[in-house]
Amino acid sequence: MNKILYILFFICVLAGSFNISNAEVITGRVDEYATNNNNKIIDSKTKNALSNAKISIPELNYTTYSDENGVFKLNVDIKDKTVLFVEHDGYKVFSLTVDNNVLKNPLKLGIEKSNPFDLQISSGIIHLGDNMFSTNSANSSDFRLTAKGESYNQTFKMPALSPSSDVVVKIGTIIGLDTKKAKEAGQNRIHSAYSSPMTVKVNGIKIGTVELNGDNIELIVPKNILNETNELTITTGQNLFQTQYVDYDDCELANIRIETKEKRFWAKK
Ligand SMILES: [Ca+2]
Repeated sequence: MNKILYILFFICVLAGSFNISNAEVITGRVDEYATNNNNKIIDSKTKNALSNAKISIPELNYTTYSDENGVFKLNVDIKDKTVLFVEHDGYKVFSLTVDNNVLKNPLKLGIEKSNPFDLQISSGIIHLGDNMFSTNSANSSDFRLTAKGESYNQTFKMPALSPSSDVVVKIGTIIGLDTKKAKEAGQNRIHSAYSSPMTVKVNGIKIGTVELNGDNIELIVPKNILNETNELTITTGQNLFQTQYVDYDDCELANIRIETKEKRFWAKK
């Protein structure tokens, strides 16, 4: 996991302060959080509260902003997994898979200052597939966007890199993959079928596959395949148990970025 960009699910005791022992005591008192009004946005490094951050759940048409203490309310009813975004000037777009279970406790979200070499490829939600999916899929009753087909393509220009940096494709959030691993991990309720993994290519060369849903998925791009202008292609898998026709795995991607990381940092993880 990226240790800088992290999420703390915590139990809020008093605004701005908490400790583990108090948190444990209060865990069972769910009624205290029914309105879920103590969510907070902080700078992941300084831990300072961030005001006026935009928090949105696009599929529910919900948008709100953090107040002067970084606090925000989420008065939403989420039926299935969906994507929450946090945006703030000077910070990387942050995305997180949320459902009603996640929202039972206040969220404390640490967001990270943007790096001038990072490229935001897409900030919204992209639905890949063919709009045919089971309601037992790891995706969802909350899927509302029309599928853009089986692949997402985007060209990007790569800034000059220092020899000590690595380049990664980062997918902020993926929901809906119905691969064998997703099924084994209990991410869906489909018993009889699964799909091949999602593949990620740069300039036509496969750099990796994605088999599990989640947040902050990173794939290293070999630097020798990068040019000044490049093409990123993300293709969803196919249902391996449907032989009559091609059934693409319907899924949602959010917050796709190209990031550069110093190798010194990267190697320690
Ligand atoms: Ca499908």
